[in-house]
Amino acid sequence: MHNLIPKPASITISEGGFLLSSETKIVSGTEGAIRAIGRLLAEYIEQHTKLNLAVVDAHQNLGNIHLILNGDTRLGEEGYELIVDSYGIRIQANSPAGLFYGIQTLRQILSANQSTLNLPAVSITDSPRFSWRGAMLDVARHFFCVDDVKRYIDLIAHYKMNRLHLHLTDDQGWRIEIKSWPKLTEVGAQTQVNGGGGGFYTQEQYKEIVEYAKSRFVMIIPEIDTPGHTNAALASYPELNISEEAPKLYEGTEVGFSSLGVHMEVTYKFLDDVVRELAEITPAPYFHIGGDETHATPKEDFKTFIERMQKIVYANNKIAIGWAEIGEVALNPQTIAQHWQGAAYKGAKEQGNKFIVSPGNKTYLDMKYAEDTPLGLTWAGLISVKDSYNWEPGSYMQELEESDILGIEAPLWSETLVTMKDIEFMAFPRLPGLAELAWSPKGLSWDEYKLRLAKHGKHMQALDINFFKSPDVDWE
Ligand code: TNX
Repeated sequence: MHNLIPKPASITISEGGFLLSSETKIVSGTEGAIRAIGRLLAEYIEQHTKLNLAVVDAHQNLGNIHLILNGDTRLGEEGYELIVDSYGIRIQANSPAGLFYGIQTLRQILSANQSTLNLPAVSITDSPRFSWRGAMLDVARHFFCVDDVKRYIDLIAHYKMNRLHLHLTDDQGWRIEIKSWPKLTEVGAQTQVNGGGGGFYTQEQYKEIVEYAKSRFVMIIPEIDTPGHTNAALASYPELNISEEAPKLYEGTEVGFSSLGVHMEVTYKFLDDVVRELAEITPAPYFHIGGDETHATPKEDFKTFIERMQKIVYANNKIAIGWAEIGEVALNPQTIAQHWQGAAYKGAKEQGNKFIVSPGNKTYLDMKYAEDTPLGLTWAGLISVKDSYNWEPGSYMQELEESDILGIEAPLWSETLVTMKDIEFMAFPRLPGLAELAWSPKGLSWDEYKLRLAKHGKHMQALDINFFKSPDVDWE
């Protein structure tokens, strides 16, 4: 019970408990979404206890696991209540998302008790601090297949994160099929950092990812990085270049050398098509336009460009998100700035826009843990497990109030990451700590967390996560 991450808002342990048996049933009602959550819970229970429980519509007997939509709005759209007592287990919420988070907590309780099916009596009441609890995956520097993305979705959702931002395009590769510009993938998807191919998602595969994410209450936010980080697009279509000559495809890791032509109408025709096609298959109300490291775009041109790019996004009924450099430009009041480094965020603050915070020296999962970490980069510093946890998102950034912040996001850039095992090694165990900062009430302490994380190691093992056994923690 002392292994729960993110830490629930309130938890009361009492005497006694409930014994799971092969007779226990999961009572989920007939409604589609809750039924699916019931089946997911049956899978978790089978994985952790080997019991194969029936999922049923209604059941009078005691001794069951009940998933209940109770219409109680006090815990908001994502909160839940979880009660284990001698009569059984009840998870109650006002929404399917809340029930989903309840079964994630139950899953951690199960693996805390691996040797026995006896669950301790407990009453948990829980709801999130921030509405935006995100992870970002760079599928451009190295490409990751649909199954890898699904596994990442499962893992982040388990820690109650609800956004996956996909960095779909960069200098080294274009990863999403755009039917009206087919060479983006015929040419621009064929490379990645240091060679080895590349790849892309067809629109059908992208929809499959979006659907899968939805079943885990995760929203997919697509990013098309502009006007820099565009070598793969420029290499695919000569006419997008000011020189009208296509550069070579690129497999290095330098940044800041490419730019779309700001004074060419074809650029906006191109972006109109890309945003329209991708917006059509993206149910999320957001569209990320990038805007970082535009060293190859003159400053004035950057403003002209971002203003037009924002208009394209809003014309497609999406809310624009951009890396905080866009704060130098007149922003639509709805546009969200994503802070990652430096003081550029102040422009967006002055304009009164909202933020997602991803400070590089705290949330960048691609930074090495220590000098000798075999993977990762170091430009934002070494980030130990302790460092990544030990900060307060509501007041970390000078001049930002908690009310300016929608939440936090943990980016994972993939210059040095090739396999799913690599992803897991860099994300775990830092990602659970960042998820806790986004979910749990303020006032957390590293000294308490590190004891919980030590116990939580077994659970990550049960989930077969390739995590870094950080020396910051006395693993049990
Ligand atoms: C900076 S963060 C970048 C990315 C790199 C990353 C590596 C940001 C908006 N830009 O292009 O992949 O550093 O850590």
